[in-house]
Amino acid sequence: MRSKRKKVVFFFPAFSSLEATAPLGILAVSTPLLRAGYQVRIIDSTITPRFQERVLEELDDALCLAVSLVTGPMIRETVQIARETKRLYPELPVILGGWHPSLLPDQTLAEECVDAVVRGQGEEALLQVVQHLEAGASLAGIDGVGYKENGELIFNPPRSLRPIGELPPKAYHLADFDAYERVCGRRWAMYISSLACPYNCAYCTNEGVYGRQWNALGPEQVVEEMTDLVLRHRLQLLWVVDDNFLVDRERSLAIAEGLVRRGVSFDWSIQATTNLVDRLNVDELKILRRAGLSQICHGAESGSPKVLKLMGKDFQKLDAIYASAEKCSQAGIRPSFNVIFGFPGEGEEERRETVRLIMDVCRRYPGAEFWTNIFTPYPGSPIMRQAEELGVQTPDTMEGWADYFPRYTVLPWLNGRQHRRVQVMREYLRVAFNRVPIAADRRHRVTRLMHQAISLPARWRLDHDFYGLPIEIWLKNVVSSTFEAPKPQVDARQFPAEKAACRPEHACAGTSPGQSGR
Ligand code: B12
Ligand code: SF4
Repeated sequence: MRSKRKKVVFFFPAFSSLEATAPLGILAVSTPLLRAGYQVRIIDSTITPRFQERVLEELDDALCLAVSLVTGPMIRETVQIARETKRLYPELPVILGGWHPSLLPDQTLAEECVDAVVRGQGEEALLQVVQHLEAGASLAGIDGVGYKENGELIFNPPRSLRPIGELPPKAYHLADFDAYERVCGRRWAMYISSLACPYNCAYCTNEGVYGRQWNALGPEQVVEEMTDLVLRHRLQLLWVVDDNFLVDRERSLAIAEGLVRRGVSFDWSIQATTNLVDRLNVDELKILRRAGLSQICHGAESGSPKVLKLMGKDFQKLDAIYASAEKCSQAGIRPSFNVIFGFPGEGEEERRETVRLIMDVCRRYPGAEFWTNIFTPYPGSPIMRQAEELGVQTPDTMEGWADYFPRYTVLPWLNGRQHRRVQVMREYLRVAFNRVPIAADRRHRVTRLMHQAISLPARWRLDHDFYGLPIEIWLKNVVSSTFEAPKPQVDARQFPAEKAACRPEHACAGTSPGQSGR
């Protein structure tokens, strides 16, 4: 039977970080719904006290609940909300989209409180799902969608990928940037200008979803959208979340030149591989800096050539890590690197090589920063099968994945005393050199002084590979908990459910009228 309801309620579960901003995946899939005349309500648990109550209130006259999630802690609130939804509104469909359902559709759909999953890009798929639900029709025939019928799990064929230039702009106007700013202390947004990555690192899930088909928006459109977004929402920073922003060198430089010409002042940061940064000369990086580029995030991942090879990072030599740090520093751009500890094949010696790399780069290039993780094999990544053969146990229910998180992953080859040692080492790496997170530094003065005071002993320990009796870390924790900063008060503004099919003043994503071309 045809439903009279026109409202789609989105839930965005907390992702264990204060670096809060609007969920780009939800803003992306909202635009086609708005254009088709549906109402959209977004409830992001990070900015919404009593989020469960609020979701359930909204569902009273809704067509469905749609949740966006990646593998890890977001699953906890997803399951909590989905179960409550099914308890109070057993007939209301619960649809899951994003990276976790895309990479593990069978197990996700098998969860009792889930009615449908969308694999991969959701813009067209979700619109079709909602149209079918409104018409009271089955979800048969919608590519990329899995659903339940008479207790059976049914998967339609995958949906072919659409290039980014054919996708509608994101519905940024739905985001409550004031609330995100209250949580994070900075007013910022994510923006995306290209899809996919030409490489296929062993630990990365990108190939599984985007198939290495790198494609991008033209420089004029990027310049127009970035400046408009910043001006419209008074943003201080844009994090361009492209997997590898610098794939097309000319495009990157044209974007920088365009931004310089526009003369709008704001910071932005990108993710790029070291080999592609190294392809640029310092003068070119200085143009990017003049355009506002303040940080380049690279996946250095290891200081051991052997481990880099095992990771499938043949495109990155250790020299490129140094070259990138050197050139960025000369251009005034902060070089930021990620590192993974515990990759299969990494032993004590390789770990030492990584720590030596970190110490060396941070000393030579003050301002360079490293963020570390413990290797966490994700379904859909090339290394997954090997990791399972090596004894990694993967959860057999969706809920089990909630604790699957690189901050505390314990691996069969990195457990017990060794795991604790690596965690303590990571604690020392965290305080040895300064790092600049997106969220404002709200630490108490005393905590900050404490961090400074232990940075020298931390460096000594890292140089000497000595982590016994970690008294500085213990002191730091006592001081942090004694002088903990008050938690920010947050609340999402009560937007009326959006009805308008992309009102011109919003132009849907910060594209100027006439510029979108999409
Ligand atoms: C930005 C980002 C973050 C930010 C998020 C900031 C924020 N405020 O939201 C931060 C830094 C917090 C982060 C953290 C982590 N991230 Co992250 N992150 C990304 C990144 C670079 C961009 C995400 C994005 O916005 N993309 C742009 C939007 C438009 O795309 P999208 O979200 O995929 O949405 C599309 C579809 O997925 C789908 N869709 C999305 N939601 C929904 C909802 C519905 C209902 C439907 C139908 C469809 C749908 O349609 C959208 C449009 O096509 C991606 C890489 C990538 N290429 O996407 C990694 C990525 C999502 N992250 C990943 C990982 C592993 C992590 C961490 C575990 C890393 C860590 N070391 O801690 C943590 C986990 C945090 C947590 N939640 O628990 C993996 C996820 C793998 C997986 N199995 O889930 C990715 C894919 C990176 C990778 N290639 O491996 N991340
Ligand atoms: S370079 Fe980054 S995005 Fe590309 S495959 Fe490697 S980890 Fe994934």
